[in-house]
Amino acid sequence: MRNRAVAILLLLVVLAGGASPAPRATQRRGRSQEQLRVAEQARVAEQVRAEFLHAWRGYERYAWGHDALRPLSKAPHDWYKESLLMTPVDALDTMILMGLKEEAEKTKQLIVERLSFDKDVSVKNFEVTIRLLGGLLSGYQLTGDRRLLALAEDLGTRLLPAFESPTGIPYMYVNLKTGAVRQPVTNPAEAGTLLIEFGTLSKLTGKPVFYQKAKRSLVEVYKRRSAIGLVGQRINVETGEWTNRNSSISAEIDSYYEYLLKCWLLFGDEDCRRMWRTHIRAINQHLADDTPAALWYGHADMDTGRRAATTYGALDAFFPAVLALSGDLRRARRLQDSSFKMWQLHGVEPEELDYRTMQVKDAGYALRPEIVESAYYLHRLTGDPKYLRMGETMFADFVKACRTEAGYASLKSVVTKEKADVMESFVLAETFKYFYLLHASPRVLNFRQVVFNTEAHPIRKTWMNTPPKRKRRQA
Ligand code: DMJ
Repeated sequence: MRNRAVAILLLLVVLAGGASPAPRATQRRGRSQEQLRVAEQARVAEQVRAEFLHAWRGYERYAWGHDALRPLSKAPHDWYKESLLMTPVDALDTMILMGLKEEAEKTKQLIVERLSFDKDVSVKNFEVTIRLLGGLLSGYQLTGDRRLLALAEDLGTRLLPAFESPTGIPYMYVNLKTGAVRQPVTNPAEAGTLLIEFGTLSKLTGKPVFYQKAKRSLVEVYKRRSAIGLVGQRINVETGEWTNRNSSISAEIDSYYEYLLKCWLLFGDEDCRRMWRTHIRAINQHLADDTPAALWYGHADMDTGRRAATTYGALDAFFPAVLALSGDLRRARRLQDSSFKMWQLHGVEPEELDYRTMQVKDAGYALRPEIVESAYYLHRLTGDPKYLRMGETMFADFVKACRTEAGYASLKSVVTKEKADVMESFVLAETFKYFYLLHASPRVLNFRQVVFNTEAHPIRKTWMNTPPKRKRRQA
């Protein structure tokens, strides 16, 4: 009996190909194919790095010390009356990850010597948080330079008055010198995309106030969800009333959902996990348009769930990354296929598409990163080389359509490929970073040890207590 069992086992092993080693020639072929694949990826990563440098050199030459470069007129651009060094702060960790040591050191010097938040300017809380606070915190974690943390703490402290509203949801703008606030109508994305940065600041400074304020804002938005579990597009921070009840995963809401999931992963915050779970059920029930042919996410009335629009766009393309991170690889893969279909319609994705008719609704392309971000997450979480091929195609299209003499330019239209004189700082913080990380060796950054803020600044949990397990787990 025992002999028979051993014989069957041996037979199974042989059938599975486990006992007899593959012939040497096959092994050699396998190995050399793998070597070719690695070499090809290294070549693409190197090309991405060279193109990043091209854009950075343009900034250095024509806009040094300013917020951004105008890539067609080769002129500087500042968001407010004085520069807040948006591009250098946003780009610093990309340079570090790409191993651009000299550029990173020069940029860090510029930041520590010239950046001051003691300015009489009214800034957008959300943008300054995700780009500057996020960039300073990841820069600090990557360099250990405490001057970057000091700048982050100063900025965080100056942003705190924004939260002094009757609901605790922040006003859209706050003056960095006086603390004066303005614009009481905000949206879930601006109110709910703050906790990674403010929470990390609390953990690194030992001052709980930052975590508390940003968490309260997230919770106050959640508390105002509809009976079917959706949030609207605009909310008044003084009355707590929705002023626009359109619901989607798109602009003005998008990263509110992203932060619920990520704050659970980064801080182990169980409230965030519960809120994420409630919302993702509602999103899949009321916003998903799920047919055997494709998966898309549209817009609906937050109370009735009635479909309001069948539009999806460049911003929505972040969602496969979030789905994948939550463990829902099946939906993530299908949605990424849809996003890529959208990209391939005109060889660069439009800002907005009607997925029912496949007609472009808004033809602009702001050099957005989301679709590349999702390819990177999916490749890291599935190992499927299809996402590398996607990345290569998109990068070739991106260079062909958007490269200029001085850097990279947004497109007024993906149909005509006419360029616009805009190079947002997120191109250097996110788009190039995700293209690079997708193709570079995984050793450049341990994907499982970081949580990216919505501006692609990787945050490491350097403080104590155990992170929740995130390997292939349904959150
Ligand atoms: C970036 O500033 C952030 O990724 C934000 O969450 C959405 N918009 C841009 C990129 O498209």
